[in-house]
Amino acid sequence: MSNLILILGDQLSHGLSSLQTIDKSHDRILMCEVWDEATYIKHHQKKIALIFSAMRHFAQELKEAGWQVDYIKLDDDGNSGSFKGEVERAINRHKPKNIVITEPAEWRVMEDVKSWPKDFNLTVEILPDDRFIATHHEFEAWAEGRKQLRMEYFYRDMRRKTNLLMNGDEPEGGKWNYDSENRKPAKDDMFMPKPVQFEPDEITQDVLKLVGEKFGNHFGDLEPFWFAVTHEQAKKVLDYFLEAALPSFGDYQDAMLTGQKFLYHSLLSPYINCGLLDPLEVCKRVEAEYKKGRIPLNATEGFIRQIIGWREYVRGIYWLKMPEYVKRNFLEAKRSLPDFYWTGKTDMQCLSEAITQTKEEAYAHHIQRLMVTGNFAMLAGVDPHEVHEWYLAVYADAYEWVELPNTLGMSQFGDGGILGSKPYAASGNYINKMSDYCKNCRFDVKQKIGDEACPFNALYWDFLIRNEDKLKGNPRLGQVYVTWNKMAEEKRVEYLASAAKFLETLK
Ligand code: FAD
Ligand code: DLZ
Ligand code: SF4
Repeated sequence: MSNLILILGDQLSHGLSSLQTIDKSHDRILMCEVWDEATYIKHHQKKIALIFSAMRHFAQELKEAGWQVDYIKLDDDGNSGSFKGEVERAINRHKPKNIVITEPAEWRVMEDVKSWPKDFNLTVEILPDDRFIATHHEFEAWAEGRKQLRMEYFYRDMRRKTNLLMNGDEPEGGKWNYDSENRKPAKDDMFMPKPVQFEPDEITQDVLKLVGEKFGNHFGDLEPFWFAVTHEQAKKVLDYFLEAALPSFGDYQDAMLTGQKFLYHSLLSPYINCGLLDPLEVCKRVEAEYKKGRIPLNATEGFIRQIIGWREYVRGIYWLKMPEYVKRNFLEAKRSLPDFYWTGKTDMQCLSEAITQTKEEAYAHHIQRLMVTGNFAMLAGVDPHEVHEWYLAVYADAYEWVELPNTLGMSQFGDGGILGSKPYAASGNYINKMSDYCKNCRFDVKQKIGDEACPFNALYWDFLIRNEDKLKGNPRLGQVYVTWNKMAEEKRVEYLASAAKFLETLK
């Protein structure tokens, strides 16, 4: 045999670079479910089930297409529990001349792979992952010499590179960004599309049994399990999004509603991130709907920006700044993550909603992640590393390359402003404006201090004052500190005392 090709659980794409280089008759593919990957962080049970089931379906598709595939199940005899162990066993079985792999998306796995040539005395060919739009080199070249790295400018380059929503050199409609039109609160009498759901087939049922037995002590509800697990099913999720949700995606992108877990979001991230959908193809389908006149420009641009802008940009930051990025704690926050992040049991309705649906679905949308769970953790001074580990564990779409910059950078300001220009800190007023959560909350969002007041209100000021030395030079926060300094001394003392009293109750 000449090549052994290792395909990882987030590389489930027929167009994968490693698959383009190999020969069906001489080479062999290895895919393996390994204990180390499922437990280096205690992933949500649904996330493990999604990945194992999608891996098994993909292996079956590859076999049907004529590839020789070794598929190692988690409970197969002799499973060593690690990628390295499984590659070693496959080398002993097949005696390949080379190992081929598309570059792993995470630093941790890449470091492991880099040690293999020496460990196995074989060449290891690491190919670029061309499912991403920007290469590492392109991002590094863009970042080189810039004082500030801002998504907006990088995004414009990606628009030019992909030619999405472009009229020659000009952006469609004359503006690059229509975000200011995407901030409407939702109302509960609006039509909400219900996500497409799939019955578990035999393969998925086997996986659900395995995950229940082996990982039943991990966070999250395993069932009902209705995720797409094949390319065909993931395409149905995309088709339905284009049909039913995309027209309103832009308007209500930032909205939150009690009991409405998905609103007009696409629910595509788990599938894009594990390879069942191709990000550029998804954007082209969205652009085609715009060209047909079915969806407005603000929704089209807003959606495409999330993928060719934010998604590519956070990946660029991750690879530019790792491995030291994960250790950053600019605000020196030290508090432990409150227990209710694992149960949803809190009187704060917004947090209870976001965490409970996370437990049920391994999903919360962007504003819930950023402005509810993320905002609260930052205001309360939770150690950003603990926050990062929580997000990495609980969401079906979480892989460190995308989760870490979003959590540590965007939501916790733990990188001191590499990813975003100011902390996303907000009082209860923002949550009240964008949701109906406050109506059903035991706290009063209008009250600023005291036991009945929304805790976000005092925590907001406490956060700004606690971190004044680090934040007061930020030009985007100048006005906020002016407001604080104009406040009566008595009021300021009450805010800080109210926050301190609340923080004492956090366990
Ligand atoms: P939609 O709202 O429908 O958006 C469309 C697509 O745009 C998504 O499917 C996703 O591919 C992409 N996208 C949107 N925002 C971002 C972003 N900020 N970064 C990267 N891609 C984006 N996204 C992940 O894919 N994995 C994560 O682990 C993850 N962790 C996050 C942690 C925090 C603290 C925050 C604030 C955001 C995080 N995000 C993460 C980004 C975003 O919240 C999710 O991509 C989105 O909620 C996925 O749901 P959706 O597919 O319905 O997205
Ligand atoms: C997330 C995950 C899990 C839970 N299990 C596996 C696995 O058993 N085998 C595998 O190949 N991949 C798994 N993955 C996805 C990997 O963690 C991911 O491919 C790497 O971290 C690189 O991003
Ligand atoms: Fe959240 Fe405060 Fe509103 Fe309650 S009142 S839901 S704690 S923002």
